[in-house]
Amino acid sequence: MKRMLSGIKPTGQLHLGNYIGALRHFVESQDEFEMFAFIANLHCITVPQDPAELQKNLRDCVALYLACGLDPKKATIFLQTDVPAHAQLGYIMCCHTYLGELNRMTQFKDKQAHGETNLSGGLYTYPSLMAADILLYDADYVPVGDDQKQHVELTRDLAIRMNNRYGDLFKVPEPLIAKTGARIMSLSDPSKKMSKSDETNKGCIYLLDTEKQARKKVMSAVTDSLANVHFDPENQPGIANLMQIMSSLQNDRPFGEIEQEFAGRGYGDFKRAVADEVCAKLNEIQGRYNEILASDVIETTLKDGAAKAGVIASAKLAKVQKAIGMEIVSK
Ligand code: ATP
Ligand code: LTN
Repeated sequence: MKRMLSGIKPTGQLHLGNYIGALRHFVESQDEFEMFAFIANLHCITVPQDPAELQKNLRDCVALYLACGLDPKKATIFLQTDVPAHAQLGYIMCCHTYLGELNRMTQFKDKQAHGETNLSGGLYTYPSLMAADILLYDADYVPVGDDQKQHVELTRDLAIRMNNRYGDLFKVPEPLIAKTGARIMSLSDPSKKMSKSDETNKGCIYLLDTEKQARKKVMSAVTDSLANVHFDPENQPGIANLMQIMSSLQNDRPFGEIEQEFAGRGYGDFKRAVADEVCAKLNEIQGRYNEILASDVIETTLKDGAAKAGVIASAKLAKVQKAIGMEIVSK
C-alpha cells in the first residue's frame, strides 16, 4: 500500500479552503493509502501565538479532522510534538538546506515583501522542518493545496541530495495537487487566497462559522457585472471561485453542468445555491464536531497515533544519524 502524509498548521481556525484544498483529500484517500495526518504544532509557533488560543485551535483541528471523516482506525492521526523525531530530523534537514533555497520560498518572501517585521528564524527555516515531516515516513504522496507545492519540491531536492551524499535514506515524495479547489480564493477579494489571516474576516468561511455567518459571506461575495455563470478565472474570478467551491462540494461536478443549471439565471440564485451547499457541509461537520468534543476520542486518537508514528519516525531518525556518522552507540 502506498503511503500518504500531510499536515495542517492550525495557526487559527480551519476554513473552507483547508477543507477543499487538503482535508477532503485526506478523507478520500484513507481507504486506498496508508494515511498519516498530523497537526503541525511546531509550524504553528513560527508566528506569534496566544497560548490559550493555540491550544484551543489544536484541539479543534483534531476534532475537525475526525468530523470531516478521517477515521482513526484507518488513518494515523497525531500531534507533531508527540513524535520528537520531527524536531530532531528537522534540525538535520536544516543543516542540509542552502540559504539560497530558503530565500526562494515564496511564503517567507511574501511576508517580508508585505513589510512584516520581527519575522522569526523558525519561519525562515520551516520548509526544512516540513521536509523532515514528510521524509521521516517515506511518504509516496503529499496531498496539499497549491501554496505548498514549492515546499514539497524542496523536500524532493533535499531527499535526493541526502541520498546522493549518504546512500539510500529517503523515498522521494510527490506532491498531489487537485485540479479543482487547490486554491480557493477569498470571497471578498478573489485575487487573494482564502486564508486564516484574513483581517476583514469577510472573505474566509471557517468550518465552525454559524449558518448565518457563512450564508452572509457567500451572499456578499465579490463577483462582476457580466451576469453570466461561466468558468473564466481571469475575467470572472469571483464567479469562478464560487464555481470551484460548488464543484468541490458536489464531488467535483463538471463546471459545464453548473453553467447549464444557472444559464440565464441571476447571481442571486447562484449564490443562494452555493450558500446552501456550503451550509449543508458545515452542518454535517459541526454535528460530528460537537459529538467528538463531548467524548474522549481526541485523547485516544492522539495517543494511538503518536505510538504508531513514533515507531516509524524513530527508526528513520536512527538510520539517518547513523548514516551521517553522528552516533557513537547504535540505537
Ligand atoms: P493559511 O494561509 O490559511 O494560514 P496555510 O496554507 O498557511 O493556511 P495550513 O492551514 O497548514 O496553512 O494549510 C493546510 C492545507 O490547506 C495545506 O495543504 C494548504 O495548501 C491548504 N490550503 C490553505 N489555504 C487554502 C486555500 N485557500 N485553498 C486551497 N487549499 C488551501
Ligand atoms: N507547511 C504546511 C503544513 C505542513 C505540511 C507538512 C503539509 C507542515 N508539514 C508536511 C504537508 C506535509 C502549511 O503551512 N500548510
